[in-house]
Amino acid sequence: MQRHLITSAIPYINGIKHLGNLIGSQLPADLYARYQRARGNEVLFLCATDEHGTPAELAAAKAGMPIFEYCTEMHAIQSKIAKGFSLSFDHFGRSSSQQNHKLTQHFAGRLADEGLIREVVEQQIYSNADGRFLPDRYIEGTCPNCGYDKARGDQCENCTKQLDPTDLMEPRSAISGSKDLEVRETKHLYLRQSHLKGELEKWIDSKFDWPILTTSIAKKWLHDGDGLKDRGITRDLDWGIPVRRGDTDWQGMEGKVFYVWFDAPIEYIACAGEWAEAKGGEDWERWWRTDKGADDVSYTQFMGKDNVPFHTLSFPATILGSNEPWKLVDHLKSFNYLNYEGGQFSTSQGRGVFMDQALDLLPADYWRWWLLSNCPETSDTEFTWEFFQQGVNKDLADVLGNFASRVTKFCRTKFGETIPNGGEFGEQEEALILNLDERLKNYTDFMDAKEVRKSAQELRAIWVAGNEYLQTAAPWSTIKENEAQAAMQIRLGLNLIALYAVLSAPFIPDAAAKLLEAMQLSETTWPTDARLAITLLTGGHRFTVPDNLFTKVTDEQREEWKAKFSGTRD
Ligand code: B3M
Ligand code: ZN
Repeated sequence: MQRHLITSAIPYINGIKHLGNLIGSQLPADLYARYQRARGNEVLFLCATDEHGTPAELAAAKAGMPIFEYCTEMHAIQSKIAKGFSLSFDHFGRSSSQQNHKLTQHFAGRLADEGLIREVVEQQIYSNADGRFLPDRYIEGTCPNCGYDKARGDQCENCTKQLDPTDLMEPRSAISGSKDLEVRETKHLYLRQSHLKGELEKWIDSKFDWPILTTSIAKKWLHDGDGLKDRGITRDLDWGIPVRRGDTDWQGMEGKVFYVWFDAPIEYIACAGEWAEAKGGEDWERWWRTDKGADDVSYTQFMGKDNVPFHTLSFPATILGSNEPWKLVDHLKSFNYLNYEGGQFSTSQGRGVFMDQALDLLPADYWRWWLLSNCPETSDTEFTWEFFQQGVNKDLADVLGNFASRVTKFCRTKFGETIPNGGEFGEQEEALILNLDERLKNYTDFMDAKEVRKSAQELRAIWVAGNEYLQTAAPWSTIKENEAQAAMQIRLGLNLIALYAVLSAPFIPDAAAKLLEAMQLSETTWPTDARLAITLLTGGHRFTVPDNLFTKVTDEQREEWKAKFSGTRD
């Protein structure tokens, strides 16, 4: 049995995420976690909310709520929506947890002990109008790298370059818009990332199986003149993890907190601690410490492309620099962006469909299927209501749903709700087995490789193969001359439904559960042999006709939704 540690980038707490966020990390991570569990492997799948930093503070201020209350409420909301999408996290933690406080302070202490931290009196932007320093997202301006005029003080969304607020051209306060800014001195801790360049380079170069998108971003910033320059890991903010050196005070750093991008990835580890505490009696270190059994763990991270520099350079620098046996990521799957109707999804502008709104329209499986089968892997992709309608109507309703419904209803009418005996496989069935064997192998290989779209294509082809078989075998005609042969054909069809339930569960878990229930199967194993899979259910086994699995999205609905989501969210 293999052991898989799987994490999704942890979403910012500031509001409900849109479908682009969902397909850019949580959903493909869930697909992989469900698949690995279905293969019988041991999985620990973690996610959390990213609660510190300027996005959280700005959002709480806008909501007029104390920050901790705001975070608690938003965590509950995000958690509920995640359940609505059937995201199967073993734990959905919070980066503000005590575990993360302790661990973040521990890492800072270790890095200091290793001589990798220096104290720097630096120039920070101070806003006279706001009466405070303006770190990170508290400041906006023009990116010096690409000229994008809405770049934030921590990173340019457009070109992914990590920035410092003082890098921005034409800076303005994100709180008040004021340009009355001045530069003041303040003391901060810097992580000497540049000392780790050789080690990081060696590590990145050893990752032959990373997707091109991941390695190209990693190498770009590794070799870029200042991609790996020493970075400030503390901020002049109230909300966050207080700067301490392990469990002792850090002289001169009173009242300051760690930078959100320093503590957020550490939450991947802390979250395992939260999980262990919530479960009681679990040993989280066997997932994270190579000296405590994590040697044989395969660790995969999922994230959008803008998060790649932090996961290939900054976080590994924290881990390597600590000189302790923490696990480093093995596979890093990153994604391009999903666009919305010719523009970008945008949380700040409220543009696109948000996760809560999506669930109000249709069950999770519709979204899961469309998003995963159109996953922005090799390039940005586009959500349009037309594509969406076409995709779900064709694949889910016409192909999968229709197959399950025709087979079960036909059997009920002619043979009752019991699988009939009789008949033997002939040429058509043997050809189907050959086809399925090949497709099963491809599907499994693609799922192992985390090739999301190719997996979806192969799964769809497996559904189509069943439909084509049914169409040519035509049990409704066969039965007129040869009842035993029709029984064999329909028995095969019912077995295909069971096979589809197992194979489709990582993509559409709720529909798959309905199919399994209809086939009255409680225990399943991952199929590797088509012949075995389609002869699993034998004569005499009972089944029921599943309720309407998928209803089609009508043209009226499509137009209504298109109009409804054409503006911005209030
Ligand atoms: N919260 C950014 C994002 O949601 C950030 C990811 C942190 S991963 C450690 O895209
Ligand atoms: Zn830029």
